Amino acid sequence: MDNLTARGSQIAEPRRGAVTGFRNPVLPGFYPDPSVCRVDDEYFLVTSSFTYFPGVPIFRSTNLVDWTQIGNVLDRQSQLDLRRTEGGTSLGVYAPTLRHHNNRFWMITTSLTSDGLRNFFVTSEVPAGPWSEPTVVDILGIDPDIAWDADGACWVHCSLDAIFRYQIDEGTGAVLSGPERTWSGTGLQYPEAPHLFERDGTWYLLIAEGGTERGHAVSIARGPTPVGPWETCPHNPIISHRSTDNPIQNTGHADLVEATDGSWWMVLLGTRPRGMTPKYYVIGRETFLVPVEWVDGWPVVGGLTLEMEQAPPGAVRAVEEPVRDGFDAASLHPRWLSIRVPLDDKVSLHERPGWLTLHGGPELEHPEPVFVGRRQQHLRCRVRACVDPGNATEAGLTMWMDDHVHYDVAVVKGRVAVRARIGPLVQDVANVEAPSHDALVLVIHVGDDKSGQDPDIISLGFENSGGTFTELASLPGRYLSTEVAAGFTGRVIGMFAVGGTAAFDWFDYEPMP
Ligand code: 6LW
Repeated sequence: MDNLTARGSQIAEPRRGAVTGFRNPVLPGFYPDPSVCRVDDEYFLVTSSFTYFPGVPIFRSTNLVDWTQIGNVLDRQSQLDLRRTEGGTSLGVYAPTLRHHNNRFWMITTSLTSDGLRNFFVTSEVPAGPWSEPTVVDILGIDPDIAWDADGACWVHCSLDAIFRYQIDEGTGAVLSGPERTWSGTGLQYPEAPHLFERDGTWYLLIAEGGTERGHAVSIARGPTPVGPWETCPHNPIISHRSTDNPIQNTGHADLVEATDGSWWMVLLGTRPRGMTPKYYVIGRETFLVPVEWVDGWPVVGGLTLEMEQAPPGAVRAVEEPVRDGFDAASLHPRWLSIRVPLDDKVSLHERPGWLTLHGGPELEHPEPVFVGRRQQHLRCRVRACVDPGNATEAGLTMWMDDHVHYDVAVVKGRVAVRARIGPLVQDVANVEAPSHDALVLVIHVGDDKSGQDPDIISLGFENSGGTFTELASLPGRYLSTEVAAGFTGRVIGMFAVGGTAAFDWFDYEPMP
């Protein structure tokens, strides 16, 4: 039995370039709702994961710019049961908060299934895990935050139609007081993403408001105690890119951290919409980094751009490199995801050493497809995977937005087919004889739309034995965007098998210039 998650062994640090400054986003691809904390000279960051398993990826950095995934906080079904999230593109794990307190890391989040909403925290002394079993906190709302005052009181804030405050017992999760309605922003819709923290004896309540779309914004208030009274920042929102032509949009859902040199930084979500109005963002809400200065006791956020000049201490620009997974290690890298459920008994790295074997279920549209995928992290990229279809009726690659919206290229009964699913419309757009009956290299290429109408163009096909690309279809990217598919996630590129056993020798992901 294999485990879809791994700790440690195969996790390489990114190679460093010599240029100062840094490039945003610092975590490209579907990594929304970042929460960050520092322990001595290391930073740790988590993001939302919705209906993908394992949940809540956790990253480590020594400079806030180069992040290495060290695991997933929720990596077993006893911590996270997403079986009852079928049909919901935006169910599952909502925004987490990560903190370090009393020599332990604490991660609190919400999981939403058709059985309802559950807030809980897990803890670990070691950020790579294993993390504890969940302690449930019986409160209503999303985006829980956890903070402690000097007396050790444990404060939890969360978002419903306003921001609500509770005091809890950190040992049992029991609610000791609350809900109390607290400061909820400047009156924009959806006050959410609360984070309570203290700086120089003053308490701050940071929130997002305006909704996670183009109107998204971050606002803050301060007070003498964790319960206020609250004074609203005179220059709220402290960041919003609404109604601007900045290529980074939807800026909001932020967290703050003090760097090792005393400088302050904000991590926040943003998107990169492209194409014809109203524009489309396709790889989800991503994590950006921006400097913060304190002026008269208020945070002033610097200019957020794709190319940043000012960098945190120790930052050097990482070189973007292709990543090959040869499936030679004992367990999968933590970047790999399945949909809703762990695939321990359907996926193996041992059955055929050096290959990833997938035991495919009856059909791809099955609520628990046998799918192992990773995020599309670059606006232009090329994915190649070598598949031996074995006795599977279908085995291939899919560019996946959700169960209802995806483009697939697969070996289907000795032929190579491209299929597009856009909501209820399912169309075979190409079907040709496979060039051989042996293993075949399937390709998905994402490039610019020269006409500027679409955010991008997705080409699907295969490689001949000489390595030349045969394109079978070239499809508009807009259908695999958040504006069309809806929801909180972004594109994930998956290997899948249907109706039998297939194996993958390697999977290459190449960022393209
Ligand atoms: C999240 C909320 C938000 O819980 O969107 O953009 C929701 N921010 O804070 C889903 O990520």
